[in-house]
Amino acid sequence: MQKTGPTLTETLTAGEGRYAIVAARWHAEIMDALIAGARQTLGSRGADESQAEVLRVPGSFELPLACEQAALSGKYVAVIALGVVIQGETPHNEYINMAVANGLMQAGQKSGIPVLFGLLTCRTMEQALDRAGGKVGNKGEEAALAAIEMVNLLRSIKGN
Ligand code: RBF
Repeated sequence: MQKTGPTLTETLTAGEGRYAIVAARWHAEIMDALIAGARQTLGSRGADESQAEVLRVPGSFELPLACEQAALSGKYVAVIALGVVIQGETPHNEYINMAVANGLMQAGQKSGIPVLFGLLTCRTMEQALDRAGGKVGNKGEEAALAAIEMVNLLRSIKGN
């Protein structure tokens, strides 16, 4: 259940077409919860199993290229990027997070397919757990719901 962000109409459905869930491998426990959340939301909005395809990348830095290629492939109506970056002793997280944000934005604009930002950018593991089915909800669910909203919006803009 979505706990933060604006409420979306209950009637919005996934419709036809496949959704790519592109997921980094770092921080497996949190990633499993985000992927499950995204799948669950797609299912609760009418998508069957075959409409959700999970593609794995080594780390979050690899999300933009994989998402761009998925979006350009013509196989998907939307691409949901999921990853978790935890701040460490060096500022690697800042470089990764900015690259991913910029890269995902570009992938969406270049392809014309919604590319959703489901990247947790956390200071601590606790913050990440809170956002992967904990007290701040599940950002995988929210990214999937945003994907469904964008698919419906683009269909209405294009008149189909
Ligand atoms: N990838 C993640 O998805 N989450 C992380 O928290 C994360 N931390 C990293 C920390 C360092 C110092 C480095 C070098 C990489 C990290 N990566 C992380 C992996 C990164 O996204 C990418 O897969 C690799 O740098 C290979 O391009």
